[in-house]
Amino acid sequence: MSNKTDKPEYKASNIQVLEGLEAVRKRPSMYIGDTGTRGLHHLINEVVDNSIDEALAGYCDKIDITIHEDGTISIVDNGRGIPVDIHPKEGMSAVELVLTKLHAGGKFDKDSYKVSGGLHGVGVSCVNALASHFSVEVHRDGDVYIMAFEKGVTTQPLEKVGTTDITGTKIIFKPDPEIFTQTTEFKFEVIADRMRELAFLNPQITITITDERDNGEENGEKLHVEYHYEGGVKDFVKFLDENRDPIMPDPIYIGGEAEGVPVEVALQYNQSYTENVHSFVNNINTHEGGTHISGFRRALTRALRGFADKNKLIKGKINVTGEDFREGLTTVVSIKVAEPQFEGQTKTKLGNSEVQSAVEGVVYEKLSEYFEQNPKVGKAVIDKVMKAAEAREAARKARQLVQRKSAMAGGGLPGKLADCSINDPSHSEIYLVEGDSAGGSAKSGRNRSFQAILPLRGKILNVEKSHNNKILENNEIKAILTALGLGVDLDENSDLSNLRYHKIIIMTDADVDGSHIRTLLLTLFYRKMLPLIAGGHVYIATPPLYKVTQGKKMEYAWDDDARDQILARMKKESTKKVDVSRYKGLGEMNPDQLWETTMDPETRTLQQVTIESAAAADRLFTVLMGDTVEPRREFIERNSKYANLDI
Ligand code: 0RA
Repeated sequence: MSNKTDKPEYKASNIQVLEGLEAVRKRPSMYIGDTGTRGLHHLINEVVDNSIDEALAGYCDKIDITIHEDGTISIVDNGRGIPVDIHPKEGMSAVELVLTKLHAGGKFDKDSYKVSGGLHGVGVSCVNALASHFSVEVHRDGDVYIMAFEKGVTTQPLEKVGTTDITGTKIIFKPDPEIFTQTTEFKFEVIADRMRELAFLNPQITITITDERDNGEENGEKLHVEYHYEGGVKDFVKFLDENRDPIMPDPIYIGGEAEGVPVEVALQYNQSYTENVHSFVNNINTHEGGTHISGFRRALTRALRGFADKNKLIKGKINVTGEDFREGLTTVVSIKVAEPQFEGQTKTKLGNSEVQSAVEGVVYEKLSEYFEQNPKVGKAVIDKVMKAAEAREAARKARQLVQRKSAMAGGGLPGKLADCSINDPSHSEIYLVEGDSAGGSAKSGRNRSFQAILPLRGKILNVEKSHNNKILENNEIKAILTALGLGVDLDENSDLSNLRYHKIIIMTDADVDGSHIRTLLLTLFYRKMLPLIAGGHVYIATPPLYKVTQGKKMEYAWDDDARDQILARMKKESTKKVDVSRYKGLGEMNPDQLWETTMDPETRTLQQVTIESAAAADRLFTVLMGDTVEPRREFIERNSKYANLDI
């Protein structure tokens, strides 16, 4: 290591570094969203985004991510390497600038598309600030350079350490446990979901992930994946629809550019009843849609109406709406916008008005051409659209009937709901509980002022496989809708102003049946009431699996590891007999136990359901709820022990 004191210029810059990055360490959530699992994984995305920028500029086609045994992450790319020359104005090397100044990343490279980037797009310097150790190795112009930091402070100034015949950047960092107090453990699946998505969206790139940690495999095998998709967004649609039955031979691919906006779309109709759109602007998932999506929808409706009119395919008086054209449609839209404006609650809605006509133009032209050349596919699609229109009409009638009936019944709440007494939704919670006996324990154990209980008895319909009219006939779903105050406007439930509880907590047994019911409920929320999930209102309760007793001492364990630890400790402390019993269901717990382990806000752990990766969630639901039995069984067997939350 070189001697810091003989390089005074670094002393000066260190002070500035401290000023800039200290702010990030003081208020990390302002920069990376939160300091939980999501923020932790954001660190990786932030670094990878820079490599993706290199790829978009045409200089990089390989990114390798490794999770090392001690939880350190390394990310290697074969881009140009971060520039090392001294920045004339700032008086420090470009690499130091990029790693120690907020937002310094894009200053150099105005001409290329500096367009990728996470939700926050805060730059690698934030990763540096929030890492206990951070180092970089740059291969550029035949030389190898290194530099290192701790908590954003330089510990190894930039130094040339050798020669090389490749170019690229290697970044190694360890998240600082002082910042990430909840956890510093990276989840392979969370990283994989995002990297797979990036590989679909950027077909020129190959991304690998290697997990060197012990993952419990008996043969010591390590997790390793490689993502590369020649077919890009078209492969993405195939992947999303892997467990659905398509009604066309291959997804339709549309590529073009209008008004300086490169547009890529792939779409495929399948036998399901749900619309499934995944849209991206500069590789960022626009969960809330926006102008690109409205442009796409207009183009789809216009192209299909045009085709149907020309071939006289719409018969009778039935009124076909835009929604009918999208039933059972899986779409991926990926566009690049130089200066995107993100709006909406979660800043994932594209606002640029010029984009609508650009997307509409490209899609309308190419789609009309496609149906002209593939009339058989076009006819099959219109056939499906007509069925959707008929079903929607039937659903409307069913809805009127339900509304009239509930109006006659005084619009009352479901009979089995044990409501809470306060009237303030923001402080109220509702537990959706499996079965009457658990419902009974929950009712006696709860704090009735703010906790409501809705026991679920009958079968909850799989909304993945049903039209809205059938869904509205299902008693359990009706009870849930009325209890929540959402009315019966499925798909239009984006208005949460009448929501009666801001926490909706799913509480099921920790067995295969319980996980099935939980999945049915999550499918209902995800497919028909997405704003509930997007708004962070849906939670999963985590009851303990074991009770460990020794004489008068008693402790709960939430998994096998915890049980074994408690057992070992108790045996060390005393020779008295230790008894372990497994809770087979919530109903076995007495009300006090249920309260203190699972319902008391002071002591319980609720797991919030989020849509970190909508594509992964979508796949999960098709696997769990679709027709293909084998992947479902595999999945449930693998995951029944744990609640799967990162949907
Ligand atoms: C600043 C300017 C240029 C590239 C980069 C930063 C860069 C950053 C990272 C982070 C990880 N990998 C990276 N690769 C590149 C432009 C380079 C040029 O003009 O030669």
